[in-house]
Amino acid sequence: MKLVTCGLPYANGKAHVGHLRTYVPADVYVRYLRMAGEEVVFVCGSDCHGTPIVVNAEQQGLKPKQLVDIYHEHFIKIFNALNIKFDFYGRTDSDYHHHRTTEIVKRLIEKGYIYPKEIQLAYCPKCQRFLPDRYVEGICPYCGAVARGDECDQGCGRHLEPGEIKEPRCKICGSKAEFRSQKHYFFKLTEFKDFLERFLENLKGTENALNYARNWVKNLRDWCITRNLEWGVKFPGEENLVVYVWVDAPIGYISFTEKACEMKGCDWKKIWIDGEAEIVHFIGLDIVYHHCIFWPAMLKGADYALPSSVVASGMVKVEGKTFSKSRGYVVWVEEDYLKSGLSPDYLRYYIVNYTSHQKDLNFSWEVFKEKVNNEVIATLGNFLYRVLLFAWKNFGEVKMDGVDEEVLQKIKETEQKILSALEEWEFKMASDAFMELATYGNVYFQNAKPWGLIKTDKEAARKAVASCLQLAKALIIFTYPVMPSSMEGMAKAIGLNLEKAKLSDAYAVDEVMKLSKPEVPFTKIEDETIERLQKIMEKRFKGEGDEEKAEEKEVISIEDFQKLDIRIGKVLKAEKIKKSKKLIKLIIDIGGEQRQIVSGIAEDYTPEELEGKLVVVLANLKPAKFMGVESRGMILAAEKDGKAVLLVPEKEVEPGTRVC
Ligand code: B3M
Ligand code: ZN
Repeated sequence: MKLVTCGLPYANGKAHVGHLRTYVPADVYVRYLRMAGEEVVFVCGSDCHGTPIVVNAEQQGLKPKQLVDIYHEHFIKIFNALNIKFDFYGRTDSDYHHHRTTEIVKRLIEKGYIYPKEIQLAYCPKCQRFLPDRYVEGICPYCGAVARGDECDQGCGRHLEPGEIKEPRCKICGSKAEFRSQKHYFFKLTEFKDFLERFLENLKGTENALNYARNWVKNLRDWCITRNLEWGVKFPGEENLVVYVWVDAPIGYISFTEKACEMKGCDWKKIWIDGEAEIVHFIGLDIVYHHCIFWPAMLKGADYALPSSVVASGMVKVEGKTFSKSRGYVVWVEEDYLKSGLSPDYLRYYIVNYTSHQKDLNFSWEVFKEKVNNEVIATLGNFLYRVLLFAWKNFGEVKMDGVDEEVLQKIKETEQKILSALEEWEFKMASDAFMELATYGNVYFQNAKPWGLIKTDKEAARKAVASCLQLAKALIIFTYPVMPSSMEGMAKAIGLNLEKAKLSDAYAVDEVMKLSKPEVPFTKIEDETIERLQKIMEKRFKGEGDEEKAEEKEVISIEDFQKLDIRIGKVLKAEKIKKSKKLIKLIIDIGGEQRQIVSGIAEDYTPEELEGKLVVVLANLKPAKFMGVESRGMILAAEKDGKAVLLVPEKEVEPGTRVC
């Protein structure tokens, strides 16, 4: 049995493509393992504590819990939309998580691994409080870069202990902080040096993580594990202290496993106490220290089972630039990607296939378009659709005896490539393997020419088609973990139940294959879509258009405003666009003209609700295509809680009436 976990996202901001670099490959890995017959528990959850959340909530006038509620729901929505399916997705501000954290901390105290010590801490005389972690900014004592209280995030990347930062300033009021003495609690990390050295020798995972960790273990210091905060897991016996977020967050892996096992009917103790499962942590490269040093020492000290692998993904760049939210080098999963109506499968494929898991991934809209159009659509989609359509049209059902041995051999080789790629955490290799099989399939179909054979030798044509169908089935199975939603559609055409399918079914030859009409598996990405997204990026790079700065839009003249042709329109017809959750096609009477407009409101309004409604239309917007459907104009709406709310005239007016 395996337990697979993903680093917990802070419930503190929206999901971006950088997040997916961990979650998508982990989900792909779990899906492949299950199809290879392994029993897997897959957990994650929101990291709800820590100063980033408290500071952010304070700045927005919210309670930490209110802020966390918003982003916890956001992440659940994003994971669903991308088909990342955890057995349990929890949150660290829950009772069960606090309970498990307290139990572990108490055990470490009992076993003598925790001791109190007076230390000098940054204190803001103006705000009259101690400044934990991100409440303070200053200079890194190691490299001189500007650093946060607990991390030199822009310089050498080191974890900083409380009191270490030089020239501290209060993040809230900007005042110069002073140092004051206070009692805190420390974990005896230094006692675990020998243990950690041995542990790291045997730890599996990606080289990037292991190399860093083996280097760091040479220089350990005891670790301050308490903070002056109200929000968090209380340190036993100290009302004014909570445990450091990096103590409780990884314990989420345990508390969420408890919950997942409750639901699945397995025993969490077998995993976390008896060590009967392999524990695999998927994380980002920036949190290797916490997972390879702090975490195993804590587990060891509290007599819990240890992880067997730590898999760290490389970092993410956006259009060649180092990822940075503040500088605008970011792609938001919801508003940039999903709202454009793009298939979740395309993004899953890009993330997995762009490069090796350990290397930096560059997200570029141009490359994205090319990979999708040339590989996913022209290679894989083309083969599947051509074969399934031909077989359905000409045969309906196909006796499968006589499948070419070479074809079966190729399929087995592909399975082998996928399995060994998984062993090496090389998800690109796995996805390259099925793409190669698709290329082979295209050549096979082209050479066999069943469309010619069928006129002269129907039996020979049947055999060629049977071999191609076997390849199609194998491709659907091998591709499913990476592109689950598109492959579900394809599986229907050959009557395959993917929920139950195993990798080995790829070369099991059925007696007959009963076919139904295949759907077109993929929609091409239009240049217009990519150009629009590139423009959004450019604006953001320049610091325009960022939604946080929405209020700061430039002042325009009345002439500028009058360039907009805004009119009242009446919805005559509304129809959902197939294959898209969000898009709806509207035919709108805008006064003497019927306009086709595509709008992203299908999740918020039904076609019935829309038909007959008066709406506000921007009529002279440059035409664009969404999922291949032309849109000439835009209907105006406001946003509330992530949902669209249409603007409507307050009294009945004629369609075509100008809005000014
Ligand atoms: N919440 C997010 C990060 O630093 C942090 C991960 C916790 S994993 C136990 O990437
Ligand atoms: Zn530094």
